[in-house]
Amino acid sequence: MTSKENKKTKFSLKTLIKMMKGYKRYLLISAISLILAALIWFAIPYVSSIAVDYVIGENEEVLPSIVKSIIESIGGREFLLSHFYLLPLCLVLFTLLNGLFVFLRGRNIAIAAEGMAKNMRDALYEHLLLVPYDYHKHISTGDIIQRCTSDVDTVRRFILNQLLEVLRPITMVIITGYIMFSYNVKMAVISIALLPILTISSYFYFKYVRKYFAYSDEAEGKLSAVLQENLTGVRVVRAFAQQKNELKKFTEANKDYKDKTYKLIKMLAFYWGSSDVLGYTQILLTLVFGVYFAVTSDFTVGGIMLFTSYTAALTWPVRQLGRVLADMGKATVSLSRLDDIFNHPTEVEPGKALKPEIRGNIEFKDVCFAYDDGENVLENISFSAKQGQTIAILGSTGSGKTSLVHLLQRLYPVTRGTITIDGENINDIEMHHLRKNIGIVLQEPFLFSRTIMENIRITNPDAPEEAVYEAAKIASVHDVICEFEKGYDTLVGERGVTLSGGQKQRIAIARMLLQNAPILILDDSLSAVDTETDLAIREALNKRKGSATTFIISHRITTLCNADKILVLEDGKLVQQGTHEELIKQEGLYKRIAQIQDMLETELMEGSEE
Ligand code: DCP
Ligand code: MG
Repeated sequence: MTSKENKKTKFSLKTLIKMMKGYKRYLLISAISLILAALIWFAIPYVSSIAVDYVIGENEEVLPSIVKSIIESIGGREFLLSHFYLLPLCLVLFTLLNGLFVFLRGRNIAIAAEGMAKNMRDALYEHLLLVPYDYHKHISTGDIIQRCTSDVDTVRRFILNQLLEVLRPITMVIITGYIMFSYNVKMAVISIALLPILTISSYFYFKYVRKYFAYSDEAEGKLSAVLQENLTGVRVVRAFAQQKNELKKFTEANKDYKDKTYKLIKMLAFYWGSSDVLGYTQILLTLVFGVYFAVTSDFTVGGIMLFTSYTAALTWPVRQLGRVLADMGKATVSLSRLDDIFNHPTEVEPGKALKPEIRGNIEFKDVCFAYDDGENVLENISFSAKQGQTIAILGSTGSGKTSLVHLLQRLYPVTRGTITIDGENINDIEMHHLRKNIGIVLQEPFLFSRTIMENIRITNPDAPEEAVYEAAKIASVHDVICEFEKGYDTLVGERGVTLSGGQKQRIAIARMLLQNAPILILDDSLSAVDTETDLAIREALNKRKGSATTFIISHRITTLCNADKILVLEDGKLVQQGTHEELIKQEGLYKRIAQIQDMLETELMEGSEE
């Protein structure tokens, strides 16, 4: 095993204990019930053996002193003989009590298992919402979903069926050990001779099989990742006629999962088969020697009954111990996969977590930034924006525009330099406060499968309907929404309408406007709307925005030219900054792009005139 796998299968007791919160007493009641049920279970063959040997066989030696004094205090053998119904009654009573404790055990452990699974899912979801943005960019959604469902379920089933089962063989071995050894040492030794082998082999089996559980789980994770990716990218798959390739990929992942699970099941079957043989050999040994001793010495018939039923009763939980350990293997793999998520640190407050009133004076000072692969995506970016200004950002794709505005929201920490808002380093501003004060329309806006109203209201759930309409009007999307049959109550996504790219962008703009933040970011948010609508939205925005500082990222010079300041990015460097009038006079990227777009527009105009 590599060290990575070692880490993966490390038992994570801490997580399990954390999840017990609120359910410890159910576990305790369940554990006590299990022990009591096991105790009573052992009394049943014992009572039968007393009936045969002591009451019928008149053999007093078989009784341990405690039992003897109890029987004598109620009137001795004669009393039991004259009240013969007492022993069967005892058996019925024990059986009833046993039933009660089995019920209590089952009920309480079920409550605990379901509750702990719920705790686990809640904690996972909460944690996933709090880990840095970066984490989600690196891990596959299918894998996370598998961990939150299938792995949690494995742990739940383990708690439900196995967790306490370790107690059963221990209780049983102690009780039977005591009774059998005080009854007949020679027979006791014979009756448990093979049990250590059974336990040890099950233990080593468990150690060996653990990694195969992990392989099977990983293969399942990969399978669901492939499936999830394909369902999400269904359009791409069809558009590029990739069905065959994708099917091949899925079939491979599916086969891999089947092979690994099959191998695991084969190993389990071998284990059950071989441990069965051992178990029955043990019972056979006890029976053969019991009969032999009964014939050659003073060993009794009741003794044979007692020893064979105890041995049979013991081999089952001892062998079960192997299963418990094996399931523990599976559960620990799942637990450690959950721990992987829990161990990823949540977003931290690097500074003072202040909550100042934000007005929107922004300054970047020598900001450098690299994603974790190390190469700088932004280099020595310095500029300032005053409250209420509109800052436009232009640059070829991959030049770092999106990264720059993401830094402002502190989705990633800067590598060097500082970003300040109203003189306060953003690292010192409390994360939620900062993000609440920055409205952003992402480059690829995402709408939830909820109504349009709910989608817009996400930034401000209490906003009155009029405010929503107002925002939608500014974003030029109100009329479009009203044309839908259910208007603002139209569902978006799989079960509802499919919106065009431009409609999505405009709903995302309305959503941002509703936030009423002093800093606004539009990341290429007008790219999918026509120039006319673009202009209408910008004019409406200008009228409304008041004192908000606005960043507009765009490739269209017409969108940018009225900005107070235009930043031109090239390969992560800020190569030019100034107003349209200033930049158009300088030789450089801005002028070149302006000329090209101007030319294209003139050609288009001429084309339409012809
Ligand atoms: N990048 C990265 N990891 C991410 C996002 C981006 O390594 N999670 C890289 C890809 C680019 C560089 O960073 O080389 C800049 O990416 P941006 O998304 O900031 O680029 P733009 O927004 O300027 O590009 P576009 O106009 O295509 O949106
Ligand atoms: Mg971008």
